[in-house]
Amino acid sequence: MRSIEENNSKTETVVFISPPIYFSGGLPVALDSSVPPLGIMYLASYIKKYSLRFTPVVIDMAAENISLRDLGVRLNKLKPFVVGISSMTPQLQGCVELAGFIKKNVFHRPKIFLGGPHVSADSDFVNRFRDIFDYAITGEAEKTFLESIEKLARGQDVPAVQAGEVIDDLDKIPFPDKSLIERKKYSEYESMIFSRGCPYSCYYCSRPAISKTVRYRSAENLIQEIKYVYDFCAGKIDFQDDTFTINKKAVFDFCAAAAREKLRLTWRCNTRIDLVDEELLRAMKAGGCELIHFGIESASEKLRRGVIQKGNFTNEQIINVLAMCRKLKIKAAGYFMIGHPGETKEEVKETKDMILRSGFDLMGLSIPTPFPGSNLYDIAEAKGIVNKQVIDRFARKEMGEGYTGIYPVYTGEGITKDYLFSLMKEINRKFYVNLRMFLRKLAQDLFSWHKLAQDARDLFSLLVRGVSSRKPYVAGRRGSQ
Ligand code: B12
Repeated sequence: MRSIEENNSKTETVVFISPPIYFSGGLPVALDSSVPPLGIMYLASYIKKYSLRFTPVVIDMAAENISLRDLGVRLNKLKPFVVGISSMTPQLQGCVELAGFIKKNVFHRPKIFLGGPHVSADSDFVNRFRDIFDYAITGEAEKTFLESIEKLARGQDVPAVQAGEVIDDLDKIPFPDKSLIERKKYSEYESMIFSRGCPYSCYYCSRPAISKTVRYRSAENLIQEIKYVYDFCAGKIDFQDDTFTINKKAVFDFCAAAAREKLRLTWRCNTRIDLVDEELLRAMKAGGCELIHFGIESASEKLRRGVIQKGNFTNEQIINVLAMCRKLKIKAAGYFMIGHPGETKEEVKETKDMILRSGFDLMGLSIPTPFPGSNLYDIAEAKGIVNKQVIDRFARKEMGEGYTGIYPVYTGEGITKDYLFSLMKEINRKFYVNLRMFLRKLAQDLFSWHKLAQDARDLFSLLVRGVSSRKPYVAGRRGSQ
């Protein structure tokens, strides 16, 4: 197991916080807190390795279920020099409430940095909330964040908003240090990243605001991290890369290295239909791949090629890839959206038919949601659905508390939000509540009370709300709203 050296001369604390979606009566409310906050763990691990001055602490509000009051007590004890908060757009209410609370209740008033996906696309956000945020760093921030806090510690100025310097060689970035979190609070699958950056422009995705340039770690470096975590997760890995197979050679190398090292792995990843072929799928299966999440978004080739910008793959290719997965015993999950700009009711029905008839093992369905930095945001802004004032009102809870049903969604011409939400429920129920799924789940989970109890909760939730209590999620796609 890999250990990260401590440095006893470190004198100041830097606290990183993963916020919830919002706080209700001071308690965190989240959509899903089963995945550790890799972004801030990377920043903290970088500081742990390279800083002589700072000791990092990571606090995950939702996973640890920490109230604002308890956070205040902890921060007043820790007296951090700075606090760094990560931001996804759905978490803006959590970010604003958290930073406002720290400004009022942490006596020595640490400087507050905001980073992560939202602020990477909307860096002006901190200027609009200048009373509670001091600095923003956009994009990947390991190097720039450490340099900034070192400058502050030396009494030098740091710009209020700056772009993070991308590190080209990912092998130089230390692994997320698991001693920073309470591992048992999270999924049994270990979250991991093989690559960073995505070159595509799927219209709903704001990810390119963080980094577009694709870089992969070496297979050896990835294998080293897997060895470091192997005992925590028994070789179960959930790759969080946006598109795992952009560089096929890197994936072949990893699968070959896993076989050479005789590592028994079980892993999942996200990719696109046109970025796999039989040879690659075979290698992935041999390397331990059990499930692939495919972003498909619509059954209409015209919409995929047009507004969605999902590439050129055909429906025939989808059917072929699903058949290959079935043959190789790799599970396939399909992710779809309904309500795209210009989508007709007939096209929505084609998507429904594809979901129900193609034989996916898992499925996720959502309504296009305009996040800053995405092309969809520009389309929705032109229609008056969203703009910076709306983002700010959302962040201040002026549109209501929470994200689902509150944050604007795009609804196309002649198709209402109510129609889409009720169709989503109908499709979810038809896909998940049937004899085939029931028998499959029973066979999988028969020997675990915990899993059977979760299955019962899912079934109840599907029948009552039309969505699973564990929302399927995949990078680059928004889960069910
Ligand atoms: C894992 C994951 C999750 C996990 C949560 C992980 C967690 N605890 O934070 C789960 C499954 C819960 C999740 C849920 C959702 N997610 Co998500 N998720 C991801 C995913 C796949 C990987 C994140 C990751 O670990 N990246 C790797 C690290 C290294 O990158 P990073 O997080 O960006 O961090 C770097 C920088 O952003 C920056 N940084 C990050 N934090 C901070 C803080 C400071 C102070 C500074 C200075 C810098 C900084 O430095 C980091 C290191 O370089 C990303 C896609 C992606 N590949 O990034 C989507 C992504 C972040 N998710 C997204 C979305 C939309 C969602 C959901 C809304 C989906 C849904 N409807 O259910 C929910 C809502 C969020 C919630 N909290 O409940 C969007 C965010 C878009 C946006 N504008 O906010 C992304 C970008 C996917 C996409 N392509 O659109 N998600």
